[in-house]
Amino acid sequence: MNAPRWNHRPEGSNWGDFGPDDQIGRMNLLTPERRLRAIRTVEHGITFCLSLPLDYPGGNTLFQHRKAPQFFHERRGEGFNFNFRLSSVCSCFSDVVSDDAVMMYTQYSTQWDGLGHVGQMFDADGDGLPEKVYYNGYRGGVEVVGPDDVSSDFGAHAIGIERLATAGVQGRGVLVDLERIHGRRRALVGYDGLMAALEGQGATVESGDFLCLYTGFADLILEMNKQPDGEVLKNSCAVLDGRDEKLLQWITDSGIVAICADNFAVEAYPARPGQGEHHPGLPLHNHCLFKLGLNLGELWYFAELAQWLRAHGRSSFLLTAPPLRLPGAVGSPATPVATV
Ligand code: UVW
Repeated sequence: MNAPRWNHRPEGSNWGDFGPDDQIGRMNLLTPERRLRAIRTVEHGITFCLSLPLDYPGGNTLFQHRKAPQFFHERRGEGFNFNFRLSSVCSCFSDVVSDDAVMMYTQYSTQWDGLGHVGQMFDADGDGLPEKVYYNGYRGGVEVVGPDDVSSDFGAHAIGIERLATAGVQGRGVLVDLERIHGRRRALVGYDGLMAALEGQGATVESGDFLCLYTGFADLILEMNKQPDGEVLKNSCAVLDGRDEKLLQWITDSGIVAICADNFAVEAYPARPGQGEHHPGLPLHNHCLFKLGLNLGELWYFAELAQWLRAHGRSSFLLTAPPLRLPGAVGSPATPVATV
């Protein structure tokens, strides 16, 4: 039997609660009964695409470490395997064929944050020294291996995004319409603001639900037509207040399986100043990804769904949102679908 990866778990975490080697965290709460409950919300068979075109926001102003997708093409014969005439394989063939390859930052546009995206320096083995550690005690350099590590076998060998892909990401989405309350003004939404929004909509959130936040941010990005204005974006639309402990406790208690927002980071980034000598710079990411194993969806596109839900006095829908089954990735582009 392998030695346990940790003997101290972070305060407020659920490490070990879904098993010592669990890799899907709160998705464990998405049971067949809860999926059936989600399917029962479908009345019209109308679908909404919840993804931006994946070449948005455009450029790298929104986040300088992520760049727009780039296409590549393999050579074939005298040219490329693109608009390639198969007659050069056999003169009797009339086909023209194209293939492509893409270099893509997995979190450039509409995306899932995997559990390997954010960890913390934390003393999980109780030796008095903090180490790089992720959800359920998986270690940086051991299970989550990058180019600075000794091994060249890169990737998240545990908690990779493929675990989310096989977890069956289909359940009930509950859309909180923050755009209706705040418009495109910058607003820091904590527990009180979120509860007031839910109450105002007559919406309830139950265990197994996906909490979806419509703020208008992705609409603004689309309007900027791939020339994003960083200053405007930084000062626009609602974001969650990751420093609000009451909000973090509600996330723990609510049983939600993920938070999916149309903004850049779900939470304010940078966050309000923290306390103590060391604290997370991304407190909501820390609470969700690191402590609870709860995935975050970012830069989703909710405008048309939100409009439809407003017009029909509804908040819930069937959400189908698998990431790519890409072994070892810490995030993934997504093309989620809402069905109402
Ligand atoms: C960062 O890593 C800043 O952001 P995110 O997870 O929000 O894409």
